[in-house]
Amino acid sequence: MFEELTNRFESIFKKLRGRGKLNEDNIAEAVRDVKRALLEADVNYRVVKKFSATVQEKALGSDILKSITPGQQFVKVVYDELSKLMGGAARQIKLHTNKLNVIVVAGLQGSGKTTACSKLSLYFRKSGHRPMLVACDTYRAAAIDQLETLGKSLGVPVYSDRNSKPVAIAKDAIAKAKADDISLLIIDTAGRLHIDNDMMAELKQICELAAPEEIFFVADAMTGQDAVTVAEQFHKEINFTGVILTKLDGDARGGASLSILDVAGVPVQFVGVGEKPDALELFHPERMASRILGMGDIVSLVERAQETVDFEDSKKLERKIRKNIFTLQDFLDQLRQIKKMGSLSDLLSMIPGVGKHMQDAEVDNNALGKIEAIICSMTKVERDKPLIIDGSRKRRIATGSGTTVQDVNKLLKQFDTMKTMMKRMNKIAGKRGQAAALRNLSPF
Ligand SMILES: Nc1nc2c(ncn2[C@@H]2O[C@H](COP(=O)(O)OP(=O)(O)OP(=O)(O)O)[C@@H](O)[C@H]2O)c(=O)[nH]1
Ligand SMILES: [Mg+2]
Repeated sequence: MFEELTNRFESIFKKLRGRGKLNEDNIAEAVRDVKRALLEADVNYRVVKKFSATVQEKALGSDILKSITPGQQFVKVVYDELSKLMGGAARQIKLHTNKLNVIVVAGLQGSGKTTACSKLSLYFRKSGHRPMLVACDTYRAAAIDQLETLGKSLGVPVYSDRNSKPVAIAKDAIAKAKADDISLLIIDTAGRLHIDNDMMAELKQICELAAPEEIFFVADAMTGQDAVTVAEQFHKEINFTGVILTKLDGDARGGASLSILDVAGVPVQFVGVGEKPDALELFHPERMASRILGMGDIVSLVERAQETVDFEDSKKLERKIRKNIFTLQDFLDQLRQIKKMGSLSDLLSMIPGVGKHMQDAEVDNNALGKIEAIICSMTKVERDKPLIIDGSRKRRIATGSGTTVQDVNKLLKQFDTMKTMMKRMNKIAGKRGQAAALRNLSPF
């Protein structure tokens, strides 16, 4: 997501830093470059025009020219404007805790509504809600089956009625939810190829009846500016509360996420970054701006780690590292936790300054799989005491994991280096305390 734009920004800023002193001319040139980069990322033309005028005005109006770090000051102006453009701080969704909440999901055909419904059910279940999905798309033959299958795989109840009409289904679902102590109804609606009057009328009826806390408009990021135009039209009709921008994991240039708020007047609330039910992220404009500008997104990285890493496990691990009894099995467990957090390149892009370098080095997401295979081919004793792994054991492990003896050697060497580092860290920690040791090793 946004790799191209991030690359462009990095080179614009680099050029600017190389200037030493800034003047009106080279600020104007940098603003022109920013404008071009945004247009190429498929950001709406009107939005780009307004954005670059503001950046230019702020850059010239501020003390940038006199500043000792003009390049950085310019980045700050772009960052501030970019996060403002996408909505500033993330909008928190407030749902009731003592009564039934309803979310209606709407959008064009194939935009990802049904998938988004299942993702939302999982998202809100994590925060303690008891969700139920409602199949109000009675037009496409397989739509109800699709939602039922998704619900079954997640263990989320699905309300459907193959002999009824959408508005009546929504009404019955509300009654059922109240009886079943459900706290959140997520209504999946039918998609059409274009906005048409019948669809809007039905959607409006569902919304009037259900009085939803949130109406999410699902837009496919791959359709670029079309998504923005449709969002604008939809909003005039149904006044939705937020946008779910899907398929940002694909080839989409991402411009839609920068334009929707300005054009349609409603912020992006969530982004879909994959087909799986957990591939939904709350949209944080500030963090996204930081990522786009190549400044990383440490906050999201830490949050993701907190979500996936078990606190007790990490305590146990810390004890093992301190006692220097960290084994290959522990290493494997760690790898599996990292894998749960997402793809390696995605994680690296969140670390400030790493994204670009890693892109050049081509991160191999399969590398983790290879290491996993090698360790899985070892016996328990070998995992605990890698020193016993001699030539013939190495050959057996390589064959078992479909790798080579060199691969096994490389892993053993890496593990050895890691243990040495840990030992060194323990020593420093012994002398100066753990916090000081960590600071010492931190690249920041
Ligand atoms: N890569 C990727 N694919 C997605 C994402 N969201 C949805 N999809 C895929 O897009 C396709 C359409 O998704 P659906 O959820 O069925 O879309 P819909 O809007 O309900 O479609 P209709 O009910 O036919 O209008 C499916 O193949 C999904 O797996 C996403 O964030 N990333
Ligand atoms: Mg659907």
